[in-house]
Amino acid sequence: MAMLSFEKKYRIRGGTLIGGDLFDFWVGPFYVGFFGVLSVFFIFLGVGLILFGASLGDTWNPLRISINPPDLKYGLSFAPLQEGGLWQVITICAIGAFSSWALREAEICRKLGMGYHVPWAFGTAVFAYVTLVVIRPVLMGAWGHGFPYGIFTHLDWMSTTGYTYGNFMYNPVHMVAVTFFFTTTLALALHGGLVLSSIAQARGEPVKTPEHENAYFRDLIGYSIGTLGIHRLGLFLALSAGFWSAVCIVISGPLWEGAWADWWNWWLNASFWAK
Ligand code: UQ2
Repeated sequence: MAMLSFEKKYRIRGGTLIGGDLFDFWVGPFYVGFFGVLSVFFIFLGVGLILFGASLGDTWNPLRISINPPDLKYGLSFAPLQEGGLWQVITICAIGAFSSWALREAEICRKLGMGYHVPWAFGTAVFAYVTLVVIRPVLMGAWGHGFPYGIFTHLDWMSTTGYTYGNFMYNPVHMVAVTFFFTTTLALALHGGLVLSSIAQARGEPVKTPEHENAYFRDLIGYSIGTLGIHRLGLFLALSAGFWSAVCIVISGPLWEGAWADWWNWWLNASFWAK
């Protein structure tokens, strides 16, 4: 179906999650919806508060601007605006914007009669962020365990947090997450390479089909996962990377307070190699 008539066919009201016809329209190419309006509201409020927070600071150097979480002494209470309260409200805006955006994606899925894979994928990234700034701070009893919103300051937080647990690379779940990140890049490189090698033929030459793609990998390793399978694998690998990232940080503190290198002592003492 040509794109113009296709758009006419699917761009009809209905399928919203909330509010019926409210905001059930398009602005240019963009679907609006109740959650589109909510996203825009949180984005403008959040970005506005970041700019306000920056104006209270002593620098406009983008690398140095930072919106810091409250001191640990405030525990899980609301802090004064200039002492971490802004970070708290900005965090609410961020979660509000990300959640609305995910629900707007879900409404578009419903309108088009598609699966919810995209909002689930986006939601997994949001889950990793929420783990850092809500779930783990709540488990540890203070918003001050969240990370600061600044370019250099969040790097400092990453470094400090890494060393707080001795050497974060020894965190076994961090190992799992990193392995998924790397495997994701391998899978995308293989997939991108394979598709281009089939399709990018010389001008005027017919493109190769998935039969060639299957045959290529059967020649190479005796197995082809298939054109649908590679996308299932890709989604699984990428979501696993985000999911295990969240797990690896949420167990650091709430579950394990020492150095991660020491966690391996059970293994070092587990068998005949113990000494
Ligand atoms: C494949 C296939 C594709 C692909 C790729 C493969 C025709 C166009 C890349 C090969 C992938 C395999 C064998 C899985 C590799 C496993 C890991 C964990 C990286 O068979 O079907 O579709 O793009």
